[in-house]
Amino acid sequence: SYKFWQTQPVPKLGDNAKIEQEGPIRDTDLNLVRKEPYPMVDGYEWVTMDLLNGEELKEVFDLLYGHYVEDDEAMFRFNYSKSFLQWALLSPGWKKEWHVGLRVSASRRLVAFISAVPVALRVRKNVLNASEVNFLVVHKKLRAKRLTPILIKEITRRCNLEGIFQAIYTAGVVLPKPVSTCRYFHRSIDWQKLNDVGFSPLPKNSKPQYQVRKYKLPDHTATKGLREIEVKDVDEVLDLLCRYLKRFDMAPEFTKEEFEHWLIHKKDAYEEQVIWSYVVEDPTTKKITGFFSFYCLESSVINNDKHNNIRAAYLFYYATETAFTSPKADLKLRLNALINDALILAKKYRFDVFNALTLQDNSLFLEEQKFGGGDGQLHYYLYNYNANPIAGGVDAKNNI
Ligand code: YNC
Ligand code: MG
Repeated sequence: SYKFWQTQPVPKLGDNAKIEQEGPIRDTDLNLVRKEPYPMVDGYEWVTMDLLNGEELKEVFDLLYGHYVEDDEAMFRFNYSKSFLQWALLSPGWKKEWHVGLRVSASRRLVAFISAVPVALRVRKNVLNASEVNFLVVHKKLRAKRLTPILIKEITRRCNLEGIFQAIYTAGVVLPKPVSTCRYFHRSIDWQKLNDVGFSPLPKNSKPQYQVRKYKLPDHTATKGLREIEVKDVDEVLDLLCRYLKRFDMAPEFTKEEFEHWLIHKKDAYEEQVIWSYVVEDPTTKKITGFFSFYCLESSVINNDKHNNIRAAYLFYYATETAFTSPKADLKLRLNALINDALILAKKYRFDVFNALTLQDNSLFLEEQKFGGGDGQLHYYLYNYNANPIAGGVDAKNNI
C-alpha cells in the first residue's frame, strides 16, 4: 500500500510504460522549500552529527553496529567501521547538515540516523546533480512508529535547501520503484569459517575438504605489472575509468578529487584500511592498462560460539583497456585474470569472502571465479527522476 511512498515523487510499482523523455518528476521552487525542520515527535529532537568529532562518530558507529541491516534470518549484521563511515560520509563536497541524527531529548541518546553525500550521477545522457542517501537506521525499540517517513522528508528538505532535487539510494526491500535490480554473489575465501558461521552450507554429496580445495587460491598474483595504485596514477586511471564507465547507462562522474578520495587509501587519515586499489602497468610501455579495487565491510555474526565477525571484501570499480580494443572473448579472459588476482590479494589481507553484484561486466567472470548466487537482492532507486529500467549497469559506489 506504501502510504508514505505513494505521496513521493517516485514512479508507481505498476508503471511500466516506456518513458519517452527521461527527467525530473516534479520541479521544486527553491523559495518554497521549508526553512524549518519537520516537526519531531514529542520527546525527540533533530541533531546534526559532527563526524569529525570522535565521540559523535562513535555514536553513529554504535547505532549502526546494533541496529543496521541484517539478513532475513538475523544471523549477520553489517558492521561498518568508523574508518568506513569517515570514508563514506566525509567525501568531497560533504555537508554537515546532511548527517542527520535523532536524539531522545531527555537522555541525549542517538536513536536514528540518515545521511547523504553529493554525487554527479549520469543516467544515460543526462548528468544529475544529485545526492546519495545511505545509512538510514532506526533503533530497534522504535521500529514501526512511522519515524522513517519523517527522516526521509527531513533529509529531502536539507538536500533541497542546497538546490539538490534528485537522489539515488539502494535498499534490499522493494519500494516504488526500482530503476535497476542486482543480485549479490559471494566467492568463498575461507570456506571452513563461512561454513562454521552458517553462511556457506555443505553441498549435498560433498565433503568439507572438497569445498576447501575448490576455493584454494595461489599465494601470489599472476598479472605482470600489477601493483598498488599511487597518487601519481590518478590522471591516467581516472581517464581509463571514465571511458570504461561510458559503456553503462548509469554511473557517477568522478572529479579528480573524488577519484582520489574513493580509490586511494590514505594511511594517515584512517585508523583502518577501507579501500584497496591496484593498477596494471604495462612492463614495456609503462602505460596503465587496467585497474581494480575492493573495499572492506565486515559483518557481525550474531549468535555463534566460534566467530564474531566475517571480513568481506566488496568488488568496487575496475576497468581494462581490453574493453575497447579487443573482442569480447579477450575481455572475458582479461577480467578473469584480474579478478583472480583480486581474490588472491583479498586472501592475503585476510578476507573471508569476496562479494560482487550482477553489474558492470561482472557476468563475464562470476561463474569462472567460483562466485555463488546469494539470497540478497539490491534494488536501486532514483528520487524525483523518471527513467526507463537500467539493466546491470549501475553505480558501484551506491552499494556501500
Ligand atoms: C528503506 N530501506 O516502506 P510506506 S537502506 C526507504 N528505504 O513506508 P517506519 C523504507 N523506505 O510503505 P521502521 C525503507 N524501509 O508506508 C522501510 N521504508 O510508504 C518505508 N532497519 O516507516 C516503508 N536500513 O519508521 C514505510 O519503519 C515506512 O521503523 C515505514 O524503519 C525502517 O539506508 C528502517 O534496513 C529501515 O533501521 C529505518 O527498519 C528500520 O521499520 C531499520 O514505521 C535496519 O518506511 C537498517 C536498514 C535501511 C538501509 C538506506 C537507503 C535509505 C533511502 C531512503 C530514501 C531516500 C529518498 C531520497 C531522499 C533525498 C531526496 C533528495 C533530494
Ligand atoms: Mg519507526
